[in-house]
Amino acid sequence: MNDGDGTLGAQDRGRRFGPLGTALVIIPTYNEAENIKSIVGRVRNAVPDAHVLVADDNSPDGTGKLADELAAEDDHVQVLHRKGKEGLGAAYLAGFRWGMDNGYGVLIEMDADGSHQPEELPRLLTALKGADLVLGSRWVPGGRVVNWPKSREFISRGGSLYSRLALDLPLRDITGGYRAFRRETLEGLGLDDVASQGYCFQVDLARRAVKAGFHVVEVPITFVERELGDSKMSRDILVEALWRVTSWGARERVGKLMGRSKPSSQSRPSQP
Ligand SMILES: Nc1nc2c(ncn2[C@@H]2O[C@H](COP(=O)(O)OP(=O)(O)O)[C@@H](O)[C@H]2O)c(=O)[nH]1
Ligand SMILES: [Mg+2]
Repeated sequence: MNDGDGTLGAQDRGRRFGPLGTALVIIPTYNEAENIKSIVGRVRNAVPDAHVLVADDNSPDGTGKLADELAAEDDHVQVLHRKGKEGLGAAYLAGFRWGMDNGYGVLIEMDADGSHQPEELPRLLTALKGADLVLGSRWVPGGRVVNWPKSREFISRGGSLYSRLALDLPLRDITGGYRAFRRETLEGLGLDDVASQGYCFQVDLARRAVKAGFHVVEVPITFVERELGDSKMSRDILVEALWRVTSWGARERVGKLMGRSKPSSQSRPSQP
């Protein structure tokens, strides 16, 4: 398991991990016209071998058109146009499917607003060589946030702590959205029945990965609050996360009390 610093725990030493394959950085966008060029350019500079998929929900501000312009001049950039705003989780699920259908070996989640610094991506990819899933983490030693009011930090830390305790997860940053998955990991999570959105989507995927026995590693990141455009997160998304996490936790506890040791998510597939 994760030792909090990206190293392997005793029970994972000796496990072999296959080669990574080509990485696809999935960037979901809704009204990110001010940010899209900068973030795609930074990804291309930081990890030139990686490909980029912008998953745009028909942004009224024309983000999708700007992304098309980037794609026209760079064969490492693609755009997935979606019909309308369906939430972060749905955009990622569509992006994962597209990436798996097109043969990518690593699927990466990254916000468009610069909060997840592309320059830190090589460190996540290095950690993924010895893991099934890497979480960029604000709340392990060495991780931090820049330009967040104390109130926002309190909510985010509280959300991770609550999820950690309610779901019995050995992780510090459970709501973060800067992540690198091996495709085999995504294939083992049972994505077809994921219905959660926003922060809860991230909690859901982390929970499924741990319960399926995947090796999840947290790597410290510096999260920088957006300077341009507006956050799309809302009170509804927080409320959704709270009730879903609470009900998953309650179900697991009842399951354990009744002597069922098997978690509800799918079991881990054989490893490469
Ligand atoms: N495609 C798509 N992207 C979304 C949606 N909601 C948020 N995003 C994107 O998800 C990322 C994170 O959202 P953001 O508003 O920055 O959330 P915050 O960092 O928690 O305040 C950004 O790149 C957004 O543009 C959505 O409904 N559809
Ligand atoms: Mg943001």
